[in-house]
This record gives sequence, C-alpha cells and structure tokens, in this order.
Amino acid sequence: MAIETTLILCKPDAVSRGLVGEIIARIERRGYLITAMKLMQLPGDKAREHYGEHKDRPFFGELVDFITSGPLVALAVEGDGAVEGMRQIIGATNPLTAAPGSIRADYGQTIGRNLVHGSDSKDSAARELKIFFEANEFVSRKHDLERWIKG
Ligand code: D4T
Repeated sequence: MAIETTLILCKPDAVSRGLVGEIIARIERRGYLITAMKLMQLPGDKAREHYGEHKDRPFFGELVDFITSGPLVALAVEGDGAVEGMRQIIGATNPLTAAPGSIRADYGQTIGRNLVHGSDSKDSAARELKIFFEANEFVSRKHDLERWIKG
C-alpha cells in the first residue's frame, strides 16, 4: 500500500460550468480523501511556476491566460496510489481520446479546455502542492484512512 497525495485542480472552465460538485463526487466515490481545498483566482506568477515544464511550448501563453482567467478549485487528494488513480478518473489530456467514463471524456471537448488537472507523478505532486497550499492548510484524515482504506 502506497498512500500518496496528489494535486487536483478544477480549472476555470469546470467552475464556470458548475461541474465542481460532479468532479468532487467522483473523487469521493473512488474513496479518496480530500485533505485540503481552496477556491481561488491564481496569480500569473504561480500559474507560470505551475506550468513551468511547458514554458517553451507554443501553447504556454494560452495555458497561463486560461488558468488565471477565473476562479479555480484546488484540492489535495489522498489515497492508495492516488497519483495514478486520479489520472485515470480524469482521463487523457485530449477529451477525444480520453477513456469513456473519465471526466474529460464525459464533459470535455477540446484539449485546451479539459476541466481538470492532476499531478503526473509523486515528484510533480510534491512540487505542485506547495504552489497551492501552505503546510498548515492540510487536515489529517488519518481516521478515515484507517476506516476506509487501510481496513
Ligand atoms: P494538465 O497538466 O492540465 O493536467 O494536463 P495533462 O497533464 O493531461 O497534459 P499536459 O501536462 O501534457 O498539458 C498541460 C495542459 O496543456 C494543454 N495543452 C496540452 C494544450 O493546450 N495543447 C497541447 O497541445 C497540449 C499537449 C492541456 C493541458
């Protein structure tokens, strides 16, 4: 068992379309535990830091403009294999190739408006969580973890 914490963002299109509840419901139904949650408008410097790995890609400017264009909801999500598990729930980057039943397949149309972000590795998760949350903003879900996941 590898308990991991990953960063999930309900991007501005998800907030604007009223899909935050739907996304959170899917996270909770899987049994993952939310350990931090924040509704915020992301400042440009944090957006550039978050998407730093894409800084030389042609779509970098659009990416930063979009993620800062309106409020988003940031979540820290904990569970057994949560990094990979959340990528599964979210689906492939392009909604056209995302697995049926994933969030992007069910609600997305285009690659640039794909509703949700999930960290792609444990290292990315550790880096990204620090951009969105201070250490004192996490709660312990130890008892829920023991009840529902560790058994
Ligand atoms: P995020 O990071 O938003 O969870 O998406 P992915 O992990 O699934 O995909 P990514 O890092 O490769 O891309 C980040 C972000 O850039 C947008 N994008 C991507 C785009 O607008 N055009 C493109 O060609 C690609 C590859 C979509 C997600």
